[in-house]
Amino acid sequence: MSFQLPDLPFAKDALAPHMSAETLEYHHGKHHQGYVNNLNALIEGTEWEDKPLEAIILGAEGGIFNNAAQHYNHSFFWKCLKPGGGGRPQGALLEAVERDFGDFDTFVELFTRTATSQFGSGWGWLVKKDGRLEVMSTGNADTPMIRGATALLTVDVWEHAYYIDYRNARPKFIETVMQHLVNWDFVAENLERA
Ligand code: MN3
Repeated sequence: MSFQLPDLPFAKDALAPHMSAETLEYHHGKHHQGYVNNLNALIEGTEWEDKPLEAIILGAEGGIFNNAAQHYNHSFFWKCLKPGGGGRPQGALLEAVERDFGDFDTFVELFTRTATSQFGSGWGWLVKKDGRLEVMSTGNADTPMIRGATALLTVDVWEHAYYIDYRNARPKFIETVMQHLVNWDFVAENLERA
């Protein structure tokens, strides 16, 4: 069994102007596809060949871990986005954010600051850990699963995620995702299951 690149859950031009079709052509079609291809090549003939993705992430190291975690992180990231998204969640998710961060704007400010200040390549996350919501960032392919946390929302802050549309303006990219693209319904489903 080999891993496959998942289709985007929206048309390639559906997130413009906030995330262009050109960005998605490269980010999904080249970068994510590259992680899938590398992973399949690296696990062939090894103990990981027929293992589920999460087992590989939790057990493997080096290039196999990096490509497996990047495949997982990107597959999760696409589901965190939708045309006409962003703004404020409602219901149990909003209540949990207010309980653990004080209010929604404080959460957005903390999330943006944390993801912006991740040094080099990585990811910004909203997670649930030990019964509470937390904001964290991870470097390179690192992912909350290996820290005992359940991912609820992520934003990719590798340069390849924003350089075509935003050049070096990482904070503007993150702010735009929060204002216009976050699929809060997906985040709420993740919280229900967490
Ligand atoms: Mn990426």
